[in-house]
Amino acid sequence: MRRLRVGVLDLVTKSPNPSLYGRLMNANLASIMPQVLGVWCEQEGHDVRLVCYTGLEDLIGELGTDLDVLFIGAFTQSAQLAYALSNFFRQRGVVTVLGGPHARCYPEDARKYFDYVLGFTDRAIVSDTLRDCRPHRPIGLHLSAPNQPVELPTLRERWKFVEATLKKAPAIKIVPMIGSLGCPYTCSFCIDSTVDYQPLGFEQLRDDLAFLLTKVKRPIVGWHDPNFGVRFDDYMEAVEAAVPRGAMRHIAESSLSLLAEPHLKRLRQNGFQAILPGIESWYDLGNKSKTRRTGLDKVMQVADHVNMILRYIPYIQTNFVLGLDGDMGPEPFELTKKFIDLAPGAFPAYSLLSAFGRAAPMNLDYQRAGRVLPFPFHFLNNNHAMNVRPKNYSWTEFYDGLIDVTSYSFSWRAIARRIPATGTAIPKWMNFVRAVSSEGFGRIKYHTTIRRLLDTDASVRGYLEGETDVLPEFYQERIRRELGPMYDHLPPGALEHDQNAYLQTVSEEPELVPLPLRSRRAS
Ligand code: B12
Ligand code: SF4
Repeated sequence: MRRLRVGVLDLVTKSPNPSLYGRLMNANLASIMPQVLGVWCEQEGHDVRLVCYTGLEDLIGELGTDLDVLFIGAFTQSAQLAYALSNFFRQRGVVTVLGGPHARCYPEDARKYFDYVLGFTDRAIVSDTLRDCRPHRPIGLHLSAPNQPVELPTLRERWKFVEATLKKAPAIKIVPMIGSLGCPYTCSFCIDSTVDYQPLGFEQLRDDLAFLLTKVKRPIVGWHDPNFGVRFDDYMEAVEAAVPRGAMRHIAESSLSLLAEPHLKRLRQNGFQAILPGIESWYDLGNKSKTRRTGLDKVMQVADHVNMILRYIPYIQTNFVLGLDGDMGPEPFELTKKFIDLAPGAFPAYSLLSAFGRAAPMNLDYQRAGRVLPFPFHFLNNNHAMNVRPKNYSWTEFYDGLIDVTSYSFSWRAIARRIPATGTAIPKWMNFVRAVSSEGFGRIKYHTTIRRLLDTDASVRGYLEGETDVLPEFYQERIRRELGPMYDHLPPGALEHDQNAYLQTVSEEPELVPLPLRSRRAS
């Protein structure tokens, strides 16, 4: 086949002009799959231009409009930007392909704006797409491999893409790595709750780490495993075989149940600097924290555990989901404040309950109950909107609790207490910058605005109550401002989506099993 000019775009952010924290960190949030795509496309004999969009680049200038095909990797929060870009490039004769979390969660919507929408993506799917490579309009092809790929290219093969991306990180530079896909746990809100756990080769992992040491002095590795350390001993043996003690630092998302003291000792020996466990709720989802306790009992137990972790690992971010159905009344918020007091060194990250399309089986229940709101994708990043009406709270009660707990967590008192409770300089600095930047102060301000609008703007109240689908001006204006010039390239209808599409496809075709392009066309 002819040699194609392939563009690969990794949308790390949804709009230009990132915050201070974004300027420092966005390049460190790059995804692995766009780099993998780059390698696979080159191995298929094509020319690749990869751009990681951190909010500062001239996207169209860097990609060029002379492409044959453009792959875009997008989270749902970047979907509207991705749709606008796809429209822009399709009008110039480029075939477009969407992959990543948005494509997995909302394929039926994305097909309206892309020629191909890819779910699980392995080399065969990429190869099929490149061979077919032609416009599919008005409805694109939805393709998916039957399972997650069994192998990914080595770090050596990805390196030129990693290096180019890390040049954009001005201070801290984090190399993205992955050792497993899927997860053995079944947290009902999670995209991997139904995806089998599958380690990638530990031998390759060892070689990748050894290779990295030849490229960067004391590198920092960011593990993208959905749940790092499920095969704990195998991971540690791979690290210990490849890396002399003290020569590498690591960051990983792991569940508390995997972070018992013997594991922590070994993690410390091997240079783990930051760990991000999910606590989620004091009344729900106890399986992740390995506790059957709830309420204050759980707070005390988890706070002890977190303080113990901090004796071994300098930085810990504890993840919470607010608004779950198991929560009611002021108590969940009060308990989180208690936790902030008892574990002052932990950086709390709050996510608003979000139903990302077909990400998780639990979303079907929300859709059946008519509780999912049609918020434009642009707001679906766990913070800028909660697209599930809470079961046990009115919106004003919920936002009062949310503002209270966020203000408490990022009060000057809590910020000050976090400093001595963390041991080393970089964690102290990170906690401070995150608190005073968009994540702490920025969110207090944003949530306070929404709370005020609930009282003063009937269109916002009506939209959140599900009484109208007309998007309030506040949100419309925000998308216009945040997309900047790309707003004008949004195709008609691209701001709306059917929030119950998952339920409808399930009732129409009880088994939506991906089929092949020749053998794998999904729908
Ligand atoms: C690691 C991770 C992160 C890391 C790294 C992010 C990154 N750039 O990849 C960090 C911590 C930075 C992060 C941040 C966020 N994350 Co996150 N994250 C994950 C996690 C745990 C694993 C994802 C992963 O890398 N898996 C390994 C890859 C290889 O597998 P995969 O994602 O299934 O991808 C397959 C296909 O989708 C496809 N594919 C993937 N990308 C691409 C790209 C192209 C071009 C193509 C063709 C195919 C393709 O190929 C893969 C192989 O089949 C998932 C949860 C989970 N359990 O999956 C959440 C998850 C992806 N994150 C989520 C969210 C919401 C966020 C944040 C918005 C949180 C926040 N408020 O800040 C940010 C957004 C960051 C951004 N770039 O926009 C949601 C996404 C939901 C959605 N539809 O958008 C998830 C699903 C968690 C959830 N809530 O259920 N995250
Ligand atoms: S432990 Fe994490 S990755 Fe695994 S199912 Fe639960 S939320 Fe998802």
